[in-house]
Amino acid sequence: MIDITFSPEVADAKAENRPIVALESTIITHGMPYPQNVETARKVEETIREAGAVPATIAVIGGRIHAGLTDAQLEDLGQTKDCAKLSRADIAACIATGGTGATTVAATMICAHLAGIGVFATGGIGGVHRGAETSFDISADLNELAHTPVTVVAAGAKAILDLPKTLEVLETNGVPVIAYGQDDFPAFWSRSSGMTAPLRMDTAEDIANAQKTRIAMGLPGGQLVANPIPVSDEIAAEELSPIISAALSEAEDKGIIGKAVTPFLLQRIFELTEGRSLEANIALVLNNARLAATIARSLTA
Ligand code: PSU
Ligand code: MN
Repeated sequence: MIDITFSPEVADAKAENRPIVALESTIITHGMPYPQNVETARKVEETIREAGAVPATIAVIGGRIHAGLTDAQLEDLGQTKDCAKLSRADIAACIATGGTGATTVAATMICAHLAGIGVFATGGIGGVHRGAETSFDISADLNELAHTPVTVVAAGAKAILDLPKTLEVLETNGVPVIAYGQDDFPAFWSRSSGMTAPLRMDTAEDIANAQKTRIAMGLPGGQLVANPIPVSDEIAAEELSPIISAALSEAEDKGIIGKAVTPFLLQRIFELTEGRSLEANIALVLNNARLAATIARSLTA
């Protein structure tokens, strides 16, 4: 088994079987600008502690998987330009060559599972991109949810993606998509995508029990919990729609492909909304951290 470097806080929680919530690092390096990325990462960790669990931010540093980062490591990652963005395809190569990189949802699920952590909080997952019928651009996050037994709490998926196709691929791959506390599948900045989610649950306990049941049945794979953004932080879909369209056509004009697509779109939307999208993004991540901590407590209860 591969060695993992645990922070003292995470190592203690593991030894005492206390609840732990994994966190990804690509949201820090590619999802938000500096310094809000590092400030948010710290706030998310604090929110998880206040909710009675221990945060384990995951990254590969100097060829080793870390679960739980020091303040200096967070700050370093947050300031690194062109940091590697690691998914299932490249995480082993990065470790083998002694490299450093931030983990996406897919790579964080892999590391969380290796570290014995069953739940993970983030903002949005990767999905099926618009135009995927010609580009074939489908995030490895969806495949990971089908294979790795970790519950991922997100605020749905961004409208930069094709949401109906994203839900179809998740269904084909047998991934439970659970809206929390409402019928509709949320759409990141907005509470509703206009589509009904395949499943709905109203308590963290039900979500934890569903994961335990999948494991007891020998079903591989995780669950996607789609937690709507708080009402007070929501941005109307109509307001963002032209901005998203502009970012998408810029990406096409510039010939952006592969793993550069999602970071490019996120960056342009931050710029085009003059930071407004970022405030909402921070609020929903904190909201997801609280729910994930409650699920983690039910998982260890
Ligand atoms: N979507 C967001 N914010 C993010 C990401 C996606 O709203 O920060 C990041 C996550 O790390 C996710 C990754 O796992 O982008 C997906 O990248 P890709 O589409 O290249 O698979
Ligand atoms: Mn992609």
